[in-house]
Amino acid sequence: MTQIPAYDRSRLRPRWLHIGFGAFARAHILMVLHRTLAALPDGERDWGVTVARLNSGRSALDALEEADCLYHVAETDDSGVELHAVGPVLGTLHPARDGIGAIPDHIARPELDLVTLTITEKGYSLKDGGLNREDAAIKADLANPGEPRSAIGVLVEGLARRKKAGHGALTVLSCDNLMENGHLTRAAVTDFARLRDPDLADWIEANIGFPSSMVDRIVPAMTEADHERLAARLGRRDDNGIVCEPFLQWVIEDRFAAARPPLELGGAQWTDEIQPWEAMKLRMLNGSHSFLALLGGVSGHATIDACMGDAVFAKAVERLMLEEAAPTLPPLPGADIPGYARQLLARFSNSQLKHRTAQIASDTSQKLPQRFVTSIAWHLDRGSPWPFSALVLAGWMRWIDGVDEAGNELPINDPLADRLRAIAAGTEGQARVEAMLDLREVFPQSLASRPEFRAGIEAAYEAIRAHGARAAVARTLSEDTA
Ligand code: CS2
Repeated sequence: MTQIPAYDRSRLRPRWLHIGFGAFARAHILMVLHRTLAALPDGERDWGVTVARLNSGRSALDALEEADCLYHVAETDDSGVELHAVGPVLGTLHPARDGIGAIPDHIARPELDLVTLTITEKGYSLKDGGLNREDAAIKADLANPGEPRSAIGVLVEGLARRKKAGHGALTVLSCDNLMENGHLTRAAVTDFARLRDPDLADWIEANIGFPSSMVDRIVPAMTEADHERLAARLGRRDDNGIVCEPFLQWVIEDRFAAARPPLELGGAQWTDEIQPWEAMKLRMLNGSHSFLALLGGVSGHATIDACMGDAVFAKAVERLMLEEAAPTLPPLPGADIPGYARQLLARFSNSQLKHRTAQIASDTSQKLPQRFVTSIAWHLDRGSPWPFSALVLAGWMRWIDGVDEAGNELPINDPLADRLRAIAAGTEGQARVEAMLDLREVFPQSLASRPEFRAGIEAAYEAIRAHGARAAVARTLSEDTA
């Protein structure tokens, strides 16, 4: 049954702005605040959120306004469904509806304490750990900073207005799957600000906090079937409704510059040392996801649970986690890594979620660095084997052909899509691998120049070509145990 928010929403004040009101934010960030509000004493329930989107998604925000800013989350696995009416949202902002200055003006409001971001890896416009000045949206925003379109341009313009208005400290909290996402956000924002006005950059460094955080919840894009399932329970359609897994984790670096909501009441954890958490999640969960998505997708599996129903992929992904990701992790006191791996395998097998391999394979160029580059370098330094990691990278090189092994389309949704298509059209075999390894956005020189790295990827690519992706994975399983 639907649960109505167990708190008086009229007390909420706009203390929090969330940029990126996508499926993940609805099921994770706002859900943690929802639980927090339910657990707080009455007089302290004032953490309301304004949600924004920058580009697409205006109709989702209009629908949310029409629904009194309430939407539903169905947490489901093979043991059942729990439905929640989620209530922390106070209002919505979209530049196409409210004007291009609406979000920057909101960032300047004195009552705002926190801005959270779910803008995906590419939303940060990064290159080499700082701002990518060659990015077309960044260039346009630097030329016309008062009318920004990129996320970084919007943040900096908002902070400029906040400084001008004489209002102080604020926390900007990244919730995307990047290592040290707070440092990267700070670097992109201050690089941009410094190009505009060095005083603004200094002010940001002195007044704005950029903690890092590790977020985790599997939230597939909604399908029509999900909407129908949800509508059957609710008795009506909720355009902003979400179906996701019951698991949720949020580990946040305890370095806020302004007031901070007591999110521990909603299940979040505070830490002084975020890197081990980020590394564990990115290399164990997200790396495994890329493995299943790319190789499973090329083999014809449409969803992650279908991959897990295939014994070859289920066994291989477990070995990737335990033998290739786990040993590379920085120590995390108290962590039970084999238990974490078992839990991940169970989560991936959730048959109630139809998490599409093609969805996870999107933006792969943005994802591989934090999921594989460090761990592969770790193995190369020690001479230890990394065959399943090699297969993931080689699987991507095969994915860009745009068709799976049965001839069905594999979409190429990626900021580098034009270059990837050109490589796929013009190269094969070793030349394909070489052209891909020249993508400096993905493979740093330090890795790409190592002969044993190149040889490992070439062999994996050759195996996929000769035998097919699934058979290449199966052979790797049997070779190693022989
Ligand atoms: C996935 C993630 O699409 C992807 O790349 O690996 O969205 C994953 O589902 C989440 O990070 C889980 O927390």
